Amino acid sequence: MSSPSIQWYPGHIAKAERSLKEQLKRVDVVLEVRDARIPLATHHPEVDGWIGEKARVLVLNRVDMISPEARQAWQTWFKENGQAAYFTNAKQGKGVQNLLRAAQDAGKAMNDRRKKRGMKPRPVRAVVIGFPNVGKSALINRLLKRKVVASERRAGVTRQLRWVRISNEIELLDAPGIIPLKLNDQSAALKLAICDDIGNAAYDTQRVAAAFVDLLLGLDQVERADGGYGDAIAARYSLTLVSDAGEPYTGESILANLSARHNNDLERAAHQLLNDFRKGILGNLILELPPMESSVVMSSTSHG
Ligand SMILES: Nc1nc2c(ncn2[C@@H]2O[C@H](COP(=O)(O)OP(=O)(O)OP(=O)(O)O)[C@@H](O)[C@H]2O)c(=O)[nH]1
Ligand SMILES: [Mg+2]
Repeated sequence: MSSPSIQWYPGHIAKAERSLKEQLKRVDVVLEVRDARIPLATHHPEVDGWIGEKARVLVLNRVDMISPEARQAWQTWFKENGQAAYFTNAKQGKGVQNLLRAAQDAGKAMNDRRKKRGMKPRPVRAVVIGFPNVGKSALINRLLKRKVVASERRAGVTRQLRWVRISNEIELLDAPGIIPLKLNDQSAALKLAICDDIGNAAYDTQRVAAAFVDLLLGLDQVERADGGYGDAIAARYSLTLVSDAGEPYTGESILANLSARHNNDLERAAHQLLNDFRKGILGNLILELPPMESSVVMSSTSHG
């Protein structure tokens, strides 16, 4: 099946990227927020260049949507790669105080320098950057314990950069989600679509839903800790994964089987599948495993 390429780059993002680069000059610390279900697909290739010599804090948000084993595996993998990952649930506020402390600590060097020059300390200035819909604004609201910036279940909610004073120690800049102009890696683009991290005008829901099932069935081939993904689908929808003749079904045929319950409405079945995943109804399914060397870690932390 050849699918049209998934591309999404709404006008406000180009503008936001320019203002963001401008604002970065004033920033001491960059909080790079990624989606814990797809930590690699939500890494912006240009972020390293933008951050430059500034202090960086890596945040893997939506930790409530992945299993403890997956969290451990990613933590280990990032550590092996020289990065401490802070896991947060910006919806409930889990992990956000640790993150705040890390951001303040990372900005300390700035005030030390000021002190040496006889200047008064000022609040650390930090920015949250990351792909759309990963939970940047939700993090800011949680840190302030009230809703100061818009945070909604769709990509592209924040349109303008906005400074928010969290305390006398720290100010945070909420920025619109940024995404590369061209999504060259289409398997990553597919994951962004599945996770609702790009606008739904960018893709065909039925194709993405079928590809989502194929992706899960593919992940089942890999040794992992958190149970069969295919089984999660089969159990949730009382479906079988193989035909009577013993042939394994594909994502497309599973979607067709599911649509039989909706008057053969494939679009509705596709929406149901994706929505169930996005709401966590299918369980804590990660769509990305740490690259090879750490799959060992996954199975060794298995609870069987
Ligand atoms: N389950 C869960 N939901 C979250 C979490 N963080 C954010 N959300 C939800 O995800 C949706 C998107 O959050 P936003 O804060 O708007 O995301 P954003 O990164 O600011 O998005 P843009 O402004 O569009 O770039 C909202 O419905 C949040 O409630 C989390 O850790 N867990
Ligand atoms: Mg936002």
